This record gives sequence, structure tokens and C-alpha cells, in this order.
Amino acid sequence: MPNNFVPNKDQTWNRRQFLRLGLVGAGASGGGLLWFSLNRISKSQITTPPIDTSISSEENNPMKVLRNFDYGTIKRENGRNIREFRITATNETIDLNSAVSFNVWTYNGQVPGPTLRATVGDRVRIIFRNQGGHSHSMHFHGTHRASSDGILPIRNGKETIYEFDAEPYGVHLYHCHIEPVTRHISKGLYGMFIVDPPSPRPPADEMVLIMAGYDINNDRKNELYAFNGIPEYYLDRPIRIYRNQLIRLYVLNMIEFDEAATFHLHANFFKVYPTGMTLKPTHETDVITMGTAERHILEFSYKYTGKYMFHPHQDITAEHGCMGNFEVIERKNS
Ligand SMILES: [Cu+2]
Repeated sequence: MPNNFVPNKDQTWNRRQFLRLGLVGAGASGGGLLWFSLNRISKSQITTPPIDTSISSEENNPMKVLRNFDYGTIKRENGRNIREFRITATNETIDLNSAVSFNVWTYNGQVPGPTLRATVGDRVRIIFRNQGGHSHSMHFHGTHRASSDGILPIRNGKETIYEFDAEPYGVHLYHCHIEPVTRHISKGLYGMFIVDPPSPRPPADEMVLIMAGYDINNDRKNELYAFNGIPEYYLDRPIRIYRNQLIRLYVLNMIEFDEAATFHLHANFFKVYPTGMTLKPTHETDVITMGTAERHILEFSYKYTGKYMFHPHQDITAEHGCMGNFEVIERKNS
């Protein structure tokens, strides 16, 4: 993992650091995870509170999923930016809690898969290798040709390339589309695909929250639910954020078997950018309903310090693991 995963002190990003990360990104493999890219450069500085260094950096760590964006390997071909991503499907066993170990199917060894990110108009190239033992695929939401729609099975041990233009801008997703899709998704084969607008959104502390369920006993119902892969992870390890700093949440509902889930934030209201496809919010609320695969950008900041829950307001879903906390703290020296 890059050293920047667990900073020991406040992470403050200046232009020099952005440039350095951008250069690192240009040479990184598709598995490289970056928090920002060159197109995030801004005069304003966004700081993120330090992550508790006692939190492990193991592969399936929701804190790692939270603020990591994979911009791929940047190439220049025929006057265009190409963002090349290398994704491998594998099988892993993860501990969902102290009692349940579960065999998951993964993209690049993690659930959810890496958050892939591009700017609208970029050419995206996905080099997909299947080492998962079953046939799998990568189906992206977005506008593209049928040949890159990712519905054909890629057999174990085989490789394919999906290539398309990143459009339209918004919060999208990718997932395996092999039958039964319910099983392939609920076993872990899903991730977020963010397409940024031509002009970057205003600086913010950006993070990804993906809701999903686990059907542990194959009864086509979920016994456990999670944000970013592990049930109740952020409940015990709150996401630290700064008071009065803009938070931009990219939220996605990937819960199979249930018809819909809501997302509710305590003691606050958020501005809604439906499917991330607007530059201005359409409305403000504190609970939003999402069917499976629905996703939005939600923006807010906290006025008061303290600990605040977030969870679906289907409380049975929250009680079975889809529950977390923000811990709003005061920024030092401000
Ligand atoms: Cu699959």
C-alpha cells in the first residue's frame, strides 16, 4: 500500500503534492490507488483528519476504500488521454465479524472493488483478467458500445479488454453480469466508477460509501449488511471529519434481494446531486431512497462537533451491519 494510506498527521494537500501524486499516478500500475489527480488541483486546501494508526491496512479495510480513488495509468494516444486500469478477479476469505468468515469474489482482492475514476471524455481501457475460478465479467454503467457492455462471460484464466469513452459525468458503477447476477454481486463483484465533469467540482473531503448485503446461507436473503465491505466497521471506528468542512459523499446502493434502501444522516441535512449528473443540487434532505444500483452525490458539513450516525432508515438493515458514525472534530490551528 502507498505510504499515504495512514498519515501520521493532518494530510494537507498543496500544489506540489498534487503534482507529485499526479506524476506517481502516471507511472503507477492499474492497482495503484490515488486520493487525488492533477484535475483536483485547487487554490483551496482540503485537509482530512488523521486515520487512527491502530487500524490495520489489510486488504479488506473499509477505511482504505473510503478515500481511495484509482485514476489508472495515464497514457497519451492519438491526442487523447487514455486511462488504463488492470483488474483481476480473485477469490478471498474475509472476516465479516468475529463469528463469520465468508468466501468473497473480488476485483483486485477487495470488496468493494477499487473506485475507478476518470474525467468525462477520457478514453477508459479496462484490462480484465479472471482468476476467480468461475466465469465473470465487468459491466460498466455509462454510455458505450455493445461490444464493451461486459455481459459476455470471461472464463477462468482468460483475459479481455473493455474500452469506452467516460461519459456522461456522474457517479456510476461496475459489476459482474454473469448469471445469477444476484450471487455474483452479493459475493462482492461490484465497485464505483466516478466520471468527473470537465471542470472539477469545488474542493471537498471526498469519500465513497457503498451499501451492500451478504447472503451467508444461500437463501436469497441478506443476513448481514455493510458499508464498504465490512459490517459495522465504521460504527466502532468512526470516520473522522472536520467541523465546517465540505464533505462530498459518493453513495451507492448495491444491496441485492432487497427492493430499496435509504441513506439517512443524523443531525444534519445534505444537498442531493442525483446520479452525480448535475453541478447544482436539486434539493436538500436528510434521507434519500435508492433502489439497487442507484447512486448520488450528497454534500454537507457539520456545524457542531460530536459523533453522528449514518445508516439506512430500514432499521432492520442497519441493525444487521449497515451502520456507521462520523466523528466531527475541530481542526487544529484554525
Ligand atoms: Cu461474476
